[in-house]
Amino acid sequence: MQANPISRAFAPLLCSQSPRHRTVKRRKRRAPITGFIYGANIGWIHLGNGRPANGIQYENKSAADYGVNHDRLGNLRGLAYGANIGWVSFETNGAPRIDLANGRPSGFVYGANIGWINLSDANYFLQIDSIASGLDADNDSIPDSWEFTHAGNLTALSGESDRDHDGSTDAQEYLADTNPLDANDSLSILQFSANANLETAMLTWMTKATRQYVVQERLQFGPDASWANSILAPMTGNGGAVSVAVTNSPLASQKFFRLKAIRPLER
Ligand SMILES: [Ca+2]
Ligand SMILES: [Ca+2]
Ligand SMILES: [Ca+2]
Repeated sequence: MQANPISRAFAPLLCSQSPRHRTVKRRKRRAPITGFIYGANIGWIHLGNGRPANGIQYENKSAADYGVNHDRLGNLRGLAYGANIGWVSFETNGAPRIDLANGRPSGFVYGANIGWINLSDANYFLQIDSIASGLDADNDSIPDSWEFTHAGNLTALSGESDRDHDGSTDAQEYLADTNPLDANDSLSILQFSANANLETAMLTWMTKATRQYVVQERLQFGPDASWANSILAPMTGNGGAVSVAVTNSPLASQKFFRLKAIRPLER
């Protein structure tokens, strides 16, 4: 079976908002994907039911708990199943992944009955427009897989509480992917300075590789003052401290800054 027709056949059925659009529901640092994809020659392929037995990720040790996991860095691993073709493996050799900067998949997946399927064919490709935050059965604005990962249950964390008393609510810690049980881990500006003529400001903070960041600014301090994105382009975290220079444009004698964390391909 050729890779190209398979890729082409998949594309329309991954569309929900626009051509070449796919929604991947989220997700131990992995999260379960759910849903189906379709190929005219191979039929439906099930990616998982979105409800892994351990609440975090599919273990793929039994037919009752199979599916494809996303490690939140773009890598897809696990097993999918098609009634017509059997198991389809998302594994290390094929290195299937999503480029979280542009939503383009790459790599290969493998089925014993169909061989390798190319996810990044030059002519027919998939496009992931967004990644949903994932199942939230207790409706606290925190995906359940993230709660199980950090707390082991759905009761310890909630949208409004600040379990580790670090000033960031549990929901804010999810948005920044910081540890809700570690008061030393939260999104905050660690260092700030401005040069003598106030043309640039320098901000330093700790990043997570699973998040992107924008620096926001405003001229006034108060509940009615709105935040706007600085001219700095969104940047992807690297898991370490990052320092950026923000140009003071338009030039102002006073500015306030804050950081906003963004899930890649969030919606
Ligand atoms: Ca939840
Ligand atoms: Ca907290
Ligand atoms: Ca924390």
